[in-house]
Amino acid sequence: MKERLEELKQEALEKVSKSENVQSLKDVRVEYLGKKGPITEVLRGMGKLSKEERPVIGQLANEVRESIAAAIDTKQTRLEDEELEKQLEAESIDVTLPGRPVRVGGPHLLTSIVEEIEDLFIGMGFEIKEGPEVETDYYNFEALNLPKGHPARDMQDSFYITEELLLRTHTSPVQARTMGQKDGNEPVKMICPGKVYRRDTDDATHSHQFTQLEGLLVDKHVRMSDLKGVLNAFAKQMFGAERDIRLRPSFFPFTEPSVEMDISCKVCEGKGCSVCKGTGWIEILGAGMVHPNVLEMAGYDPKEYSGFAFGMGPERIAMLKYGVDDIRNFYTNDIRFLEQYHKA
Ligand code: 2U9
Repeated sequence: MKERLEELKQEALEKVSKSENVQSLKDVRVEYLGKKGPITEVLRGMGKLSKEERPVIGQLANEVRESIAAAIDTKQTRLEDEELEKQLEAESIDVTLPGRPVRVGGPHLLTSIVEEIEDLFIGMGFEIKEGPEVETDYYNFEALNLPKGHPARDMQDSFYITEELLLRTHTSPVQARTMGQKDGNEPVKMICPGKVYRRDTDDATHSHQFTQLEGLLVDKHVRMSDLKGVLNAFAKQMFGAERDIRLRPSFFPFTEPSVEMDISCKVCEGKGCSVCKGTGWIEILGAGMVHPNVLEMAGYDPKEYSGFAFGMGPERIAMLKYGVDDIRNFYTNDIRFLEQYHKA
């Protein structure tokens, strides 16, 4: 029995030293130290031994078991360390190597322009409102003093879903909806940015879908000078304190009186150049005092309440500010165009 145990020990230690991976070590452990293993076998045979022999064999059997187990543990640790080393080596990155360029995107030029304008008006106490792009004929036209069949509707032809539903042609319906929610006795001070649609042939300055940002202020005793003050503050913050503004008479069905606001041309300092077509002035937006019909339809008494409104096209402002010569660049998603305006 003693020889057998010695023999088993050598055999097992041999196999341990030959094991090249953790799995085969496990197999050796099971084979020699397992319940069905030869050492267990020997121990089961203890019964046949003399009572002198039993403690000797018993102790030897335990020594053999422990030395095999110890050899397996040591080898396993070494194999696992080697495994880890190999893995670390394989995964080691040469930190001196240049990293893979991570393409950092940025806001679309239109988004940054709209956010810039929003921040200016938030600074003047206006709140931002948004509304549905699929609008009703009532809110897109009638509530804005454009009754059914009114010729001015042709200037704003759109895409109709039904007789009564269309893709909005301006963001003004959002102002009309907001006023309507105030049951005629609360002030309104809001701007509304968003996508609008016109049945237009796309060219360098027209697109069937474009952006608008309109504003509205309704309260008691609102005068034209309040409008001029707000527009002047906007222009100077957006285009530079040295810019002048001028208001020219104009016409919109939903404002009376109506004006266009120009800023002095930056390129020629107002002397006249190709950018301002020799006028020295650049048209930026339209505005006016809210038409009494519009106030009335929204539930306000025009004798008690008055208001002003304005509307601009952020694409136009971006084209002026960044010298973009074709409005379609904003929609054709050419990364070479867009990434020029990623604020680093
Ligand atoms: C209500 C009352 C009045 C909004 C206004 C303009 C003038 C204007 C143009 C800007 C660029 C259209 O896209 S554009 O060509 N808009 O000039 N918009 S006043 O007037 C309103 C709006 C809502 C209830």
